[in-house]
Amino acid sequence: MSVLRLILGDQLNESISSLSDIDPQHDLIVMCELQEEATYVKHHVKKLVFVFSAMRHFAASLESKGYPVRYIKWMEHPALNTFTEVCADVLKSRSFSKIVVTHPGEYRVLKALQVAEAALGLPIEIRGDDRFLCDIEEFSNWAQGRKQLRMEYFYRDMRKKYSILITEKGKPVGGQWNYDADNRHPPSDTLTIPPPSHIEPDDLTQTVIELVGLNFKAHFGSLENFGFAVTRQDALKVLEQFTVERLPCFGDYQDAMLQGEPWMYHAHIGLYLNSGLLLPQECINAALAAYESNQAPLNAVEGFIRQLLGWREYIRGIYWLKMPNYAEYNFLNAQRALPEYYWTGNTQMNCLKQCVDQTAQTAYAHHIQRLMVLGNFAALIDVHPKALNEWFLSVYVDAYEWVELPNVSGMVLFADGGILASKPYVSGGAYIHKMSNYCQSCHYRVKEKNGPKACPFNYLYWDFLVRHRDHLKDHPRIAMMYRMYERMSPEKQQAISNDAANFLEHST
Ligand code: DLZ
Ligand code: SF4
Repeated sequence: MSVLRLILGDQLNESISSLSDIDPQHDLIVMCELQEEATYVKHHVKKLVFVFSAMRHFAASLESKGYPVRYIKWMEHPALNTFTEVCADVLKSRSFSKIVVTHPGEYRVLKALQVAEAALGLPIEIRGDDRFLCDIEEFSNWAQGRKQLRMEYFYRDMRKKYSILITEKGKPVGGQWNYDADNRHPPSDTLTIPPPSHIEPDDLTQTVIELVGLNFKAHFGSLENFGFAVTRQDALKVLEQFTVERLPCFGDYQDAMLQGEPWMYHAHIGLYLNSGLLLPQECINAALAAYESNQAPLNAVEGFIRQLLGWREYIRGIYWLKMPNYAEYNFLNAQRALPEYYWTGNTQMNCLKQCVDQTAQTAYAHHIQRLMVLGNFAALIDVHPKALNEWFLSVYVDAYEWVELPNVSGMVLFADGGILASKPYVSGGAYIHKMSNYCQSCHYRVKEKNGPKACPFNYLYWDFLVRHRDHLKDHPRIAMMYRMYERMSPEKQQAISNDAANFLEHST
């Protein structure tokens, strides 16, 4: 009998497991633009355009290959707001033996589908998502019995498993597993950064831009200059352009930030990987090919592959290992609301202003902007994990909960108490100064530690440590900072406390 094959908005690849045994004569593919998915956070408007347009293009390409697709456009049936309601509606006019769907990326959706089975009175077969290189069970086996779940060891196992950058003797190519020490060059004003790829919107995308402009006025961000790829073909072009133009410098300038240069040497393919337009293995292969043909150095290629084969897979593994509890963690008991300037950019802290403004324009920021500026500052002022997670999930075009939550609660906020990171990723202004030119045009002075002109990151850093002493003092990698604090004069300690209290009262 026929099978209803449900494809979610981040499963846009023909090789998806839910289609593997499709019978085009009898089965039906269902895709839908949904109120619930589009508004469970206030997604950036460019993210909405990307998802809807990529879904529409994918559906059209399936249809052109002879697959039967029932595609429900935004508000075509206003009463159908969830995946379950859509399936129930389809079942009214046709009968199916089962529903097949690939494992959703978010826990919320998995639970909804599990409940739907009883409500719909039809078996729902949830298949593994084999776009990932480590499946959920394999990660859980890896984690079993380990005291610490450090990414570095997981990554080495993945390198060996897939024999990537491994010599015939089983050693890492070049002698080291990790070339991060080479990957922290500060930016120089003389860098020539290639222009980003820009795919001109076709008629279909133009229609979606108008739809989003009309219907999502309360959402964050600018619709201007939409240039993301929305088809697999164009995403492959972006990948190709990255490996030729940016990958050679990707490693060296991975942490660098320059005002007015949102794209730097990063790949900007996270949105394509996370929605299915690109597959991780083909991106890894593209980087390996560049290395083998001497077009990109090892530190760049290894650094890029570590993001995909290591970090991305590890983050997903942690998500499914620890959900639903992970979303509730708040180890440091952080309670502050997110300051309004995360939405408006209206702050005199230039680093934050630049990163927020750029995010509003592009729905993108690279990992150091997210971690060292936007994340670091939120951690320093104790933003509640729920508030910061909601922000990151809303504003970035590549963000889905499985990838966003562990990065934010684990890496940025230390809300999980150390499951993912070995210590909180907080710092004063010095690293931002070293890695960017933001401080040059800031109202504050990065070299000043106290007083009205001092960089707020500087005193907030010490105040954070003092505030969380009970939770952090025994941590071996932080103990040294507490010793430094103890050596400060009482006047200096008081100045830190006063500046921080004053800032937190008036500027958050
Ligand atoms: C992110 C997103 C958005 C904005 N809209 C839709 C949608 O209308 N229909 C859909 O199927 N998927 C959408 N998505 C992606 C889903 O939220 C994503 O599939 C789940 O969050 C992952 O489980
Ligand atoms: Fe940011 Fe401080 Fe530098 Fe200003 S001085 S840009 S607030 S790090």
